[in-house]
Amino acid sequence: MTVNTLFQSLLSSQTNGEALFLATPDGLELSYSDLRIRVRQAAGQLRAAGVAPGDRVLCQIDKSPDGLILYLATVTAGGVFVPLNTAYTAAELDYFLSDAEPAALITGPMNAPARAVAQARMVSVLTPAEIVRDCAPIKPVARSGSDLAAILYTSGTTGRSKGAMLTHDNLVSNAFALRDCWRFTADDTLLHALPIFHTHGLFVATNVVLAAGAKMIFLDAFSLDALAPRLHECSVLMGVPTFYTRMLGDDRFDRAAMSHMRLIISGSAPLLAETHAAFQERTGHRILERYGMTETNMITSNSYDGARKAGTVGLALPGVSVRIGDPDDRGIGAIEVKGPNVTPGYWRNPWQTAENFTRDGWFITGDLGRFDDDGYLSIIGREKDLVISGGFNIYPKEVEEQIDALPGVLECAVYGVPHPDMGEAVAAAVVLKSPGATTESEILSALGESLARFKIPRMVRFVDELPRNTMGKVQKVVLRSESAGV
Ligand code: MCA
Ligand code: AMP
Repeated sequence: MTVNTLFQSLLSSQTNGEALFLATPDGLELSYSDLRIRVRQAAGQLRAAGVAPGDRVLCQIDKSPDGLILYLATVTAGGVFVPLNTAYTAAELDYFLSDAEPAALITGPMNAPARAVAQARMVSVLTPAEIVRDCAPIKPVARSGSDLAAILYTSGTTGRSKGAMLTHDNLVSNAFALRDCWRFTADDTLLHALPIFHTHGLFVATNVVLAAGAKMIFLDAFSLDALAPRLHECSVLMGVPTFYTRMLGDDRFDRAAMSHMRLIISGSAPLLAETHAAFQERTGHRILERYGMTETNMITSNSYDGARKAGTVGLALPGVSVRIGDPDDRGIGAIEVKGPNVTPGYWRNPWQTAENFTRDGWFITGDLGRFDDDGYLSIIGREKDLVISGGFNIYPKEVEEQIDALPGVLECAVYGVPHPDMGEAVAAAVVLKSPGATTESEILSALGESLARFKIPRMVRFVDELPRNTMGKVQKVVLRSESAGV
Protein backbone atom coordinates (compact mmCIF):
# COMPACT_ATOMS: atom_id res chain seq x y z
CA MET A 1 0.00 0.00 0.00
CA THR A 2 1.16 3.55 -0.60
CA VAL A 3 0.93 6.56 1.68
CA ASN A 4 -1.45 7.98 -0.95
CA THR A 5 -3.80 5.02 -0.72
CA LEU A 6 -3.58 4.89 3.07
CA PHE A 7 -4.56 8.50 3.11
CA GLN A 8 -7.25 8.21 0.41
CA SER A 9 -8.84 5.10 1.91
CA LEU A 10 -9.17 6.87 5.20
CA LEU A 11 -10.90 9.76 3.57
CA SER A 12 -13.33 7.62 1.64
CA SER A 13 -14.47 4.88 3.95
CA GLN A 14 -13.12 4.49 7.46
CA THR A 15 -13.19 8.08 8.61
CA ASN A 16 -15.93 10.59 8.80
CA GLY A 17 -14.58 13.36 6.55
CA GLU A 18 -15.71 15.99 9.01
CA ALA A 19 -13.64 14.40 11.77
CA LEU A 20 -10.80 16.60 12.96
CA PHE A 21 -7.28 15.76 11.81
CA LEU A 22 -5.43 18.63 13.41
CA ALA A 23 -5.97 21.63 15.68
CA THR A 24 -3.46 24.27 16.74
CA PRO A 25 -3.49 26.31 19.98
CA ASP A 26 -4.19 29.48 17.96
CA GLY A 27 -7.48 28.10 16.72
CA LEU A 28 -6.71 26.60 13.32
CA GLU A 29 -8.70 23.41 12.69
CA LEU A 30 -8.27 21.04 9.78
CA SER A 31 -10.76 18.24 9.24
CA TYR A 32 -9.91 15.15 7.22
CA SER A 33 -11.92 16.47 4.29
CA ASP A 34 -10.17 19.88 4.52
CA LEU A 35 -6.90 18.00 4.53
CA ARG A 36 -7.82 16.01 1.45
CA ILE A 37 -8.72 19.04 -0.59
CA ARG A 38 -5.70 21.07 0.54
CA VAL A 39 -3.35 18.19 -0.17
CA ARG A 40 -4.76 17.67 -3.66
CA GLN A 41 -4.58 21.38 -4.40
CA ALA A 42 -1.00 21.56 -3.19
CA ALA A 43 -0.18 18.50 -5.30
CA GLY A 44 -1.62 20.39 -8.28
CA GLN A 45 0.67 23.33 -7.51
CA LEU A 46 3.68 21.05 -7.25
CA ARG A 47 2.84 19.52 -10.59
CA ALA A 48 2.41 22.99 -12.11
CA ALA A 49 5.84 23.86 -10.68
CA GLY A 50 7.31 20.96 -12.65
CA VAL A 51 7.38 18.19 -10.03
CA ALA A 52 7.01 14.90 -11.93
CA PRO A 53 6.62 11.43 -10.39
CA GLY A 54 9.89 10.36 -8.79
CA ASP A 55 11.16 13.94 -8.42
CA ARG A 56 12.54 15.05 -5.10
CA VAL A 57 11.01 17.99 -3.26
CA LEU A 58 13.26 19.49 -0.59
CA CYS A 59 11.51 21.27 2.21
CA GLN A 60 13.21 23.46 4.83
CA ILE A 61 10.45 25.31 6.65
CA ASP A 62 9.43 26.16 10.19
CA LYS A 63 7.03 23.72 11.77
CA SER A 64 3.43 24.37 10.74
CA PRO A 65 0.45 22.37 9.46
CA ASP A 66 1.62 23.36 5.96
CA GLY A 67 4.61 21.07 6.48
CA LEU A 68 2.30 18.07 6.81
CA ILE A 69 0.27 19.18 3.79
CA LEU A 70 3.50 19.49 1.79
CA TYR A 71 4.55 15.97 2.77
CA LEU A 72 1.21 14.49 1.71
CA ALA A 73 1.02 16.69 -1.40
CA THR A 74 4.46 15.58 -2.53
CA VAL A 75 3.54 11.90 -2.35
CA THR A 76 0.13 12.63 -3.90
CA ALA A 77 1.97 14.22 -6.86
CA GLY A 78 4.11 11.06 -7.04
CA GLY A 79 7.18 12.86 -5.70
CA VAL A 80 9.74 12.07 -3.03
CA PHE A 81 9.63 14.23 0.11
CA VAL A 82 12.98 15.37 1.53
CA PRO A 83 12.50 17.29 4.80
CA LEU A 84 15.47 19.21 6.19
CA ASN A 85 16.26 20.41 9.69
CA THR A 86 15.65 24.16 9.86
CA ALA A 87 18.95 24.50 11.72
CA TYR A 88 20.97 23.44 8.65
CA THR A 89 23.22 26.18 7.32
CA ALA A 90 23.47 27.28 3.69
CA ALA A 91 26.63 25.17 3.36
CA GLU A 92 24.80 22.05 4.55
CA LEU A 93 21.82 22.81 2.31
CA ASP A 94 24.11 23.18 -0.69
CA TYR A 95 25.26 19.60 -0.21
CA PHE A 96 21.67 18.31 0.03
CA LEU A 97 20.75 20.18 -3.15
CA SER A 98 23.69 18.70 -5.02
CA ASP A 99 23.02 15.18 -3.76
CA ALA A 100 19.22 15.06 -4.03
CA GLU A 101 18.96 17.05 -7.27
CA PRO A 102 15.44 18.17 -6.42
CA ALA A 103 12.86 19.62 -8.77
CA ALA A 104 12.09 22.27 -6.14
CA LEU A 105 13.10 23.64 -2.77
CA ILE A 106 10.33 24.86 -0.53
CA THR A 107 11.43 27.37 2.06
CA GLY A 108 10.15 30.50 3.79
CA PRO A 109 10.34 33.91 2.07
CA MET A 110 12.80 35.16 4.71
CA ASN A 111 15.28 32.32 4.28
CA ALA A 112 17.61 34.36 2.06
CA PRO A 113 20.70 32.13 2.44
CA ALA A 114 18.76 29.03 1.34
CA ARG A 115 17.19 30.87 -1.58
CA ALA A 116 20.60 32.10 -2.75
CA VAL A 117 22.13 28.63 -2.58
CA ALA A 118 19.22 27.06 -4.48
CA GLN A 119 19.24 29.75 -7.13
CA ALA A 120 22.98 29.25 -7.67
CA ARG A 121 22.18 25.61 -8.39
CA MET A 122 19.27 26.55 -10.67
CA VAL A 123 16.75 24.85 -8.39
CA SER A 124 13.34 26.55 -8.30
CA VAL A 125 12.44 27.96 -4.90
CA LEU A 126 8.86 28.13 -3.72
CA THR A 127 7.33 29.30 -0.49
CA PRO A 128 4.83 27.12 1.40
CA ALA A 129 2.18 29.78 0.69
CA GLU A 130 2.77 29.42 -3.05
CA ILE A 131 2.08 25.68 -2.84
CA VAL A 132 -0.58 25.43 -0.16
CA ARG A 133 -3.36 27.58 -1.62
CA ASP A 134 -6.68 27.39 -3.39
CA CYS A 135 -6.40 26.02 -6.91
CA ALA A 136 -7.61 23.11 -9.02
CA PRO A 137 -6.96 19.84 -7.15
CA ILE A 138 -5.44 16.80 -8.85
CA LYS A 139 -6.04 13.10 -8.28
CA PRO A 140 -3.25 11.16 -6.57
CA VAL A 141 -0.62 9.83 -8.97
CA ALA A 142 -0.53 6.03 -8.97
CA ARG A 143 2.57 4.67 -7.25
CA SER A 144 3.56 1.22 -6.07
CA GLY A 145 4.58 0.21 -2.56
CA SER A 146 8.21 -0.10 -3.64
CA ASP A 147 8.36 3.45 -5.02
CA LEU A 148 10.10 6.06 -2.92
CA ALA A 149 7.97 8.29 -0.71
CA ALA A 150 10.79 10.09 1.09
CA ILE A 151 14.52 10.51 1.51
CA LEU A 152 15.76 11.47 4.97
CA TYR A 153 19.34 12.57 5.33
CA THR A 154 21.24 11.08 8.19
CA SER A 155 24.85 11.89 8.99
CA GLY A 156 27.35 9.16 8.81
CA THR A 157 30.67 7.89 9.96
CA THR A 158 32.30 9.25 6.79
CA GLY A 159 31.32 12.81 7.70
CA ARG A 160 29.00 13.14 4.69
CA SER A 161 25.25 12.80 5.15
CA LYS A 162 23.59 9.94 3.35
CA GLY A 163 20.03 9.92 2.11
CA ALA A 164 18.05 7.02 3.55
CA MET A 165 15.49 6.08 0.90
CA LEU A 166 12.07 5.20 2.31
CA THR A 167 9.43 3.49 0.23
CA HIS A 168 5.69 3.73 0.62
CA ASP A 169 5.75 0.15 1.94
CA ASN A 170 8.37 1.10 4.54
CA LEU A 171 6.20 3.91 5.90
CA VAL A 172 2.79 2.29 5.70
CA SER A 173 3.83 -1.08 7.15
CA ASN A 174 5.33 0.72 10.14
CA ALA A 175 2.29 2.95 10.61
CA PHE A 176 0.00 -0.08 10.82
CA ALA A 177 2.34 -1.99 13.13
CA LEU A 178 2.56 0.95 15.53
CA ARG A 179 -1.14 1.75 15.35
CA ASP A 180 -1.93 -1.80 16.42
CA CYS A 181 0.81 -2.08 19.05
CA TRP A 182 -0.09 1.21 20.66
CA ARG A 183 -3.86 0.67 20.26
CA PHE A 184 -4.43 3.90 18.36
CA THR A 185 -8.06 4.53 17.38
CA ALA A 186 -10.10 7.38 15.96
CA ASP A 187 -10.83 8.41 19.56
CA ASP A 188 -7.19 9.33 20.20
CA THR A 189 -5.69 12.80 20.27
CA LEU A 190 -1.93 13.02 19.98
CA LEU A 191 -0.12 15.94 21.55
CA HIS A 192 2.38 16.73 18.78
CA ALA A 193 5.39 18.72 20.02
CA LEU A 194 8.23 17.21 17.95
CA PRO A 195 9.89 18.72 14.89
CA ILE A 196 8.52 17.36 11.59
CA PHE A 197 11.78 16.99 9.67
CA HIS A 198 12.68 13.65 11.28
CA THR A 199 11.15 10.19 11.35
CA HIS A 200 9.85 10.63 14.89
CA GLY A 201 7.66 13.73 14.42
CA LEU A 202 6.91 13.18 10.73
CA PHE A 203 6.32 9.49 10.21
CA VAL A 204 5.83 7.91 13.61
CA ALA A 205 3.52 10.66 14.81
CA THR A 206 1.72 11.67 11.64
CA ASN A 207 1.37 8.34 9.87
CA VAL A 208 0.08 6.62 13.00
CA VAL A 209 -2.55 9.34 13.44
CA LEU A 210 -3.53 8.95 9.77
CA ALA A 211 -3.59 5.16 9.99
CA ALA A 212 -6.01 5.36 12.92
CA GLY A 213 -8.09 8.30 11.68
CA ALA A 214 -7.12 9.99 14.96
CA LYS A 215 -6.40 13.67 15.58
CA MET A 216 -3.57 15.77 16.88
CA ILE A 217 -3.05 18.97 18.79
CA PHE A 218 -0.18 20.44 16.84
CA LEU A 219 2.31 22.66 18.73
CA ASP A 220 4.96 24.80 16.98
CA ALA A 221 7.68 23.36 19.18
CA PHE A 222 8.19 21.69 22.53
CA SER A 223 7.87 23.92 25.57
CA LEU A 224 6.51 23.18 29.01
CA ASP A 225 4.25 26.24 28.87
CA ALA A 226 2.73 25.14 25.56
CA LEU A 227 2.26 21.55 26.74
CA ALA A 228 0.73 22.13 30.16
CA PRO A 229 -2.63 23.66 29.09
CA ARG A 230 -3.20 21.01 26.39
CA LEU A 231 -2.71 17.81 28.33
CA HIS A 232 -6.35 17.48 29.32
CA GLU A 233 -7.43 17.47 25.63
CA CYS A 234 -5.03 14.70 24.63
CA SER A 235 -4.66 10.96 25.09
CA VAL A 236 -1.12 10.30 23.80
CA LEU A 237 2.22 12.12 23.96
CA MET A 238 5.32 11.15 21.94
CA GLY A 239 8.65 12.64 22.91
CA VAL A 240 12.39 12.35 23.31
CA PRO A 241 13.78 11.79 26.85
CA THR A 242 14.53 15.52 27.25
CA PHE A 243 10.75 16.14 27.18
CA TYR A 244 10.29 13.89 30.20
CA THR A 245 13.27 15.09 32.23
CA ARG A 246 12.07 18.68 31.71
CA MET A 247 8.50 17.75 32.71
CA LEU A 248 9.86 16.19 35.89
CA GLY A 249 11.42 19.54 36.76
CA ASP A 250 8.04 21.28 36.65
CA ASP A 251 5.35 20.75 39.32
CA ARG A 252 2.52 21.33 36.84
CA PHE A 253 3.07 17.85 35.38
CA ASP A 254 1.52 15.79 38.14
CA ARG A 255 -0.92 12.90 38.36
CA ALA A 256 -4.00 15.12 37.98
CA ALA A 257 -2.61 16.96 34.94
CA MET A 258 -1.80 13.68 33.22
CA SER A 259 -4.99 11.86 34.15
CA HIS A 260 -6.55 12.21 30.67
CA MET A 261 -3.56 10.60 28.99
CA ARG A 262 -3.59 6.91 28.15
CA LEU A 263 -0.09 6.56 26.70
CA ILE A 264 3.28 8.32 27.02
CA ILE A 265 5.91 7.21 24.51
CA SER A 266 9.66 7.89 24.46
CA GLY A 267 12.25 7.28 21.77
CA SER A 268 15.16 8.61 19.66
CA ALA A 269 17.61 8.45 22.59
CA PRO A 270 18.07 6.31 25.70
CA LEU A 271 15.56 6.93 28.49
CA LEU A 272 17.28 6.51 31.83
CA ALA A 273 15.67 3.93 34.13
CA GLU A 274 15.57 6.58 36.86
CA THR A 275 13.58 8.92 34.60
CA HIS A 276 11.14 6.07 33.95
CA ALA A 277 10.76 5.43 37.68
CA ALA A 278 10.48 9.11 38.64
CA PHE A 279 7.86 9.73 35.95
CA GLN A 280 5.79 6.79 37.15
CA GLU A 281 6.05 7.98 40.73
CA ARG A 282 5.00 11.51 39.80
CA THR A 283 2.26 10.86 37.22
CA GLY A 284 1.30 7.20 37.51
CA HIS A 285 2.32 6.65 33.86
CA ARG A 286 4.78 3.95 32.84
CA ILE A 287 6.55 5.56 29.87
CA LEU A 288 6.55 3.17 26.90
CA GLU A 289 10.01 3.21 25.32
CA ARG A 290 10.55 2.22 21.71
CA TYR A 291 13.55 2.06 19.39
CA GLY A 292 14.04 2.97 15.76
CA MET A 293 16.25 4.53 13.16
CA THR A 294 15.77 6.75 10.16
CA GLU A 295 16.73 3.82 7.92
CA THR A 296 14.38 1.32 9.52
CA ASN A 297 11.51 3.34 10.97
CA MET A 298 10.52 1.76 14.27
CA ILE A 299 12.06 -1.58 15.17
CA THR A 300 10.96 -2.50 18.69
CA SER A 301 8.51 -1.30 21.29
CA ASN A 302 7.74 -2.07 24.88
CA SER A 303 4.41 -3.74 25.39
CA TYR A 304 1.13 -1.86 25.66
CA ASP A 305 -0.66 -4.39 27.86
CA GLY A 306 2.31 -6.30 29.23
CA ALA A 307 5.62 -5.33 30.77
CA ARG A 308 7.23 -1.98 30.08
CA LYS A 309 10.73 -2.71 31.23
CA ALA A 310 12.78 0.36 32.08
CA GLY A 311 16.16 0.30 30.39
CA THR A 312 14.89 -1.87 27.54
CA VAL A 313 13.41 -0.90 24.18
CA GLY A 314 11.00 -3.81 24.16
CA LEU A 315 9.99 -6.47 21.68
CA ALA A 316 10.41 -6.62 17.89
CA LEU A 317 7.38 -5.07 16.19
CA PRO A 318 5.04 -7.45 14.34
CA GLY A 319 6.52 -8.28 10.92
CA VAL A 320 9.96 -6.96 11.93
CA SER A 321 12.83 -9.38 12.61
CA VAL A 322 15.68 -8.43 14.91
CA ARG A 323 18.81 -10.51 15.56
CA ILE A 324 22.04 -10.10 17.43
CA GLY A 325 24.95 -10.56 15.06
CA ASP A 326 28.06 -12.26 16.41
CA PRO A 327 27.07 -12.22 20.10
CA ASP A 328 29.76 -12.45 22.78
CA ASP A 329 29.47 -14.77 25.78
CA ARG A 330 27.09 -12.30 27.47
CA GLY A 331 24.81 -12.33 24.41
CA ILE A 332 25.83 -8.80 23.38
CA GLY A 333 26.37 -8.14 19.70
CA ALA A 334 25.37 -6.05 16.67
CA ILE A 335 21.66 -5.30 16.37
CA GLU A 336 20.52 -6.26 12.85
CA VAL A 337 17.08 -5.79 11.35
CA LYS A 338 15.02 -7.16 8.49
CA GLY A 339 11.45 -6.45 7.44
CA PRO A 340 9.11 -4.29 5.38
CA ASN A 341 10.18 -1.28 7.47
CA VAL A 342 13.82 -1.35 6.29
CA THR A 343 15.19 1.08 3.69
CA PRO A 344 16.19 -0.35 0.31
CA GLY A 345 19.43 1.63 0.74
CA TYR A 346 21.05 5.03 0.49
CA TRP A 347 20.25 7.45 -2.32
CA ARG A 348 22.80 7.16 -5.12
CA ASN A 349 25.23 5.53 -2.72
CA PRO A 350 25.62 1.81 -3.43
CA TRP A 351 28.87 1.72 -1.48
CA GLN A 352 27.22 2.88 1.77
CA THR A 353 24.26 0.60 1.07
CA ALA A 354 26.58 -2.41 0.77
CA GLU A 355 28.47 -1.38 3.92
CA ASN A 356 25.32 -1.24 6.01
CA PHE A 357 23.76 -4.58 5.09
CA THR A 358 25.03 -8.05 5.90
CA ARG A 359 25.60 -10.47 3.03
CA ASP A 360 22.30 -12.15 3.88
CA GLY A 361 20.37 -8.89 3.68
CA TRP A 362 20.04 -7.68 7.30
CA PHE A 363 20.42 -3.98 8.02
CA ILE A 364 23.26 -3.25 10.44
CA THR A 365 22.02 -0.62 12.89
CA GLY A 366 25.42 0.19 14.40
CA ASP A 367 23.87 -0.31 17.86
CA LEU A 368 24.95 -3.07 20.23
CA GLY A 369 22.32 -4.97 22.15
CA ARG A 370 21.17 -8.04 23.97
CA PHE A 371 17.83 -9.82 24.35
CA ASP A 372 16.55 -10.96 27.73
CA ASP A 373 14.68 -14.22 28.21
CA ASP A 374 11.35 -12.57 27.38
CA GLY A 375 12.62 -11.22 24.04
CA TYR A 376 13.05 -7.64 25.31
CA LEU A 377 15.95 -5.85 23.66
CA SER A 378 18.38 -3.65 25.57
CA ILE A 379 20.72 -1.27 23.78
CA ILE A 380 24.05 -1.72 25.47
CA GLY A 381 26.19 0.62 23.37
CA ARG A 382 27.02 1.75 19.89
CA GLU A 383 29.52 0.50 17.34
CA LYS A 384 29.07 3.75 15.43
CA ASP A 385 30.70 6.92 16.68
CA LEU A 386 27.62 9.01 17.40
CA VAL A 387 26.45 11.62 19.90
CA ILE A 388 22.71 11.92 20.57
CA SER A 389 21.84 15.31 22.00
CA GLY A 390 18.20 16.02 22.85
CA GLY A 391 17.21 13.41 20.25
CA PHE A 392 19.33 14.93 17.46
CA ASN A 393 22.18 12.85 16.07
CA ILE A 394 25.61 14.32 15.65
CA TYR A 395 28.30 12.30 13.93
CA PRO A 396 31.67 13.42 15.39
CA LYS A 397 33.44 12.83 12.09
CA GLU A 398 31.48 15.63 10.43
CA VAL A 399 32.43 18.12 13.17
CA GLU A 400 36.04 16.88 13.31
CA GLU A 401 36.50 17.48 9.58
CA GLN A 402 35.37 21.08 9.99
CA ILE A 403 37.62 21.75 13.00
CA ASP A 404 40.64 20.04 11.43
CA ALA A 405 40.33 22.33 8.40
CA LEU A 406 40.61 25.51 10.52
CA PRO A 407 43.86 27.50 10.56
CA GLY A 408 46.02 26.78 13.59
CA VAL A 409 44.47 23.37 14.28
CA LEU A 410 46.65 20.28 14.05
CA GLU A 411 43.97 17.71 14.89
CA CYS A 412 40.96 17.18 17.09
CA ALA A 413 38.54 14.63 18.48
CA VAL A 414 34.82 15.21 18.99
CA TYR A 415 32.87 13.12 21.47
CA GLY A 416 29.79 13.10 23.70
CA VAL A 417 29.72 13.95 27.40
CA PRO A 418 26.79 13.40 29.76
CA HIS A 419 24.42 16.35 29.90
CA PRO A 420 21.55 16.65 32.39
CA ASP A 421 19.08 18.19 29.92
CA MET A 422 20.09 16.85 26.50
CA GLY A 423 21.32 13.42 27.61
CA GLU A 424 24.61 14.00 25.83
CA ALA A 425 26.38 17.17 24.69
CA VAL A 426 29.05 17.60 22.05
CA ALA A 427 32.61 18.26 23.29
CA ALA A 428 35.85 18.74 21.35
CA ALA A 429 39.47 18.17 22.30
CA VAL A 430 41.74 20.22 20.04
CA VAL A 431 45.51 20.04 19.45
CA LEU A 432 46.92 23.30 18.09
CA LYS A 433 49.82 23.64 15.65
CA SER A 434 51.44 26.04 18.12
CA PRO A 435 50.31 27.48 21.46
CA GLY A 436 47.67 30.18 20.98
CA ALA A 437 47.39 29.47 17.21
CA THR A 438 43.65 29.93 17.49
CA THR A 439 41.06 30.41 20.22
CA GLU A 440 37.86 28.71 21.31
CA SER A 441 35.76 31.63 20.12
CA GLU A 442 37.42 31.63 16.70
CA ILE A 443 36.74 27.93 16.37
CA LEU A 444 33.11 28.26 17.43
CA SER A 445 32.42 31.20 15.18
CA ALA A 446 33.96 29.44 12.17
CA LEU A 447 31.86 26.34 12.87
CA GLY A 448 28.74 28.52 13.03
CA GLU A 449 29.22 29.24 9.32
CA SER A 450 29.22 25.63 8.26
CA LEU A 451 27.34 23.56 10.83
CA ALA A 452 23.85 23.59 12.33
CA ARG A 453 23.96 24.99 15.86
CA PHE A 454 22.98 21.74 17.57
CA LYS A 455 26.19 20.14 16.20
CA ILE A 456 28.50 22.82 17.60
CA PRO A 457 30.53 21.74 20.65
CA ARG A 458 29.30 23.06 23.97
CA MET A 459 32.81 22.58 25.31
CA VAL A 460 36.24 22.94 23.67
CA ARG A 461 39.39 21.76 25.45
CA PHE A 462 42.91 22.39 24.21
CA VAL A 463 45.18 19.41 24.77
CA ASP A 464 48.84 18.73 23.97
CA GLU A 465 48.02 15.46 22.26
CA LEU A 466 45.09 13.12 21.76
CA PRO A 467 45.12 9.88 23.76
CA ARG A 468 45.69 6.98 21.36
CA ASN A 469 45.85 3.24 21.79
CA THR A 470 48.69 1.13 20.44
CA MET A 471 46.94 0.93 17.05
CA GLY A 472 46.96 4.75 16.86
CA LYS A 473 43.17 5.02 17.34
CA VAL A 474 41.97 7.99 19.38
CA GLN A 475 40.56 6.81 22.70
CA LYS A 476 37.38 8.81 23.12
CA VAL A 477 36.60 6.85 26.28
CA VAL A 478 39.63 8.50 27.88
CA LEU A 479 38.58 11.97 26.67
CA ARG A 480 35.08 11.40 28.02
CA SER A 481 36.34 10.34 31.40
CA GLU A 482 38.62 13.40 31.58
CA SER A 483 35.71 15.77 30.82
CA ALA A 484 33.22 16.51 33.54
CA GLY A 485 29.62 16.86 32.26
CA VAL A 486 29.04 20.34 30.80
C1 MCA B 1 18.19 22.86 20.45
N1 MCA B 1 19.49 23.14 20.67
C2 MCA B 1 20.15 21.99 20.81
C3 MCA B 1 19.20 20.98 20.66
N2 MCA B 1 17.99 21.55 20.44
N3 MCA B 1 21.44 21.74 21.06
C4 MCA B 1 21.81 20.47 21.12
N4 MCA B 1 20.94 19.43 20.99
C5 MCA B 1 19.63 19.67 20.75
N5 MCA B 1 18.76 18.66 20.61
C6 MCA B 1 20.13 24.45 20.79
C7 MCA B 1 19.74 25.43 19.70
O1 MCA B 1 20.62 25.32 18.62
C8 MCA B 1 19.90 26.74 20.42
O2 MCA B 1 21.27 27.01 20.50
C9 MCA B 1 19.43 26.44 21.82
O3 MCA B 1 19.63 25.02 22.00
C10 MCA B 1 17.97 26.78 22.06
O4 MCA B 1 17.18 26.24 21.00
P1 MCA B 1 15.66 25.79 21.23
O5 MCA B 1 15.09 25.37 19.92
O6 MCA B 1 14.97 26.84 22.03
O7 MCA B 1 15.91 24.51 22.08
P2 MCA B 1 14.97 23.68 22.98
O8 MCA B 1 13.58 24.17 22.97
O9 MCA B 1 15.64 23.56 24.30
O10 MCA B 1 14.99 22.25 22.22
C11 MCA B 1 15.35 21.08 22.83
C12 MCA B 1 14.44 19.95 22.34
C13 MCA B 1 14.58 19.87 20.80
C14 MCA B 1 12.98 20.26 22.70
C15 MCA B 1 14.87 18.68 23.02
O11 MCA B 1 15.94 19.68 20.47
C16 MCA B 1 13.75 18.78 20.20
O12 MCA B 1 12.56 18.98 19.91
N6 MCA B 1 14.34 17.58 19.99
C17 MCA B 1 13.66 16.47 19.35
C18 MCA B 1 14.53 15.90 18.30
C19 MCA B 1 13.84 14.80 17.50
O13 MCA B 1 12.68 14.91 17.10
N7 MCA B 1 14.58 13.70 17.25
C20 MCA B 1 14.10 12.63 16.48
C21 MCA B 1 15.17 12.26 15.48
P3 MCA B 1 21.91 28.47 20.39
O14 MCA B 1 21.40 29.17 21.64
O15 MCA B 1 23.37 28.22 20.41
O16 MCA B 1 21.39 29.04 19.15
S1 MCA B 1 15.68 10.62 15.59
C22 MCA B 1 14.53 9.70 14.83
O17 MCA B 1 13.62 10.20 14.18
C23 MCA B 1 14.68 8.19 15.09
C24 MCA B 1 14.24 7.43 13.90
C25 MCA B 1 13.85 7.78 16.28
O18 MCA B 1 14.08 6.70 16.83
O19 MCA B 1 12.96 8.54 16.64
P1 AMP C 1 18.63 8.33 13.64
O1 AMP C 1 19.75 7.84 12.82
O2 AMP C 1 18.55 9.81 13.81
O3 AMP C 1 17.39 7.78 13.13
O4 AMP C 1 18.86 7.76 15.09
C1 AMP C 1 18.82 6.39 15.31
C2 AMP C 1 19.62 6.05 16.50
O5 AMP C 1 19.04 6.63 17.66
C3 AMP C 1 19.61 4.56 16.78
O6 AMP C 1 20.54 3.86 15.96
C4 AMP C 1 19.96 4.52 18.24
O7 AMP C 1 21.36 4.64 18.43
C5 AMP C 1 19.25 5.77 18.76
N1 AMP C 1 17.96 5.46 19.39
C6 AMP C 1 16.70 5.57 18.90
N2 AMP C 1 15.79 5.19 19.82
C7 AMP C 1 16.49 4.84 20.93
C8 AMP C 1 16.15 4.38 22.21
N3 AMP C 1 14.89 4.22 22.59
N4 AMP C 1 17.15 4.12 23.07
C9 AMP C 1 18.43 4.29 22.73
N5 AMP C 1 18.83 4.73 21.53
C10 AMP C 1 17.87 5.02 20.64
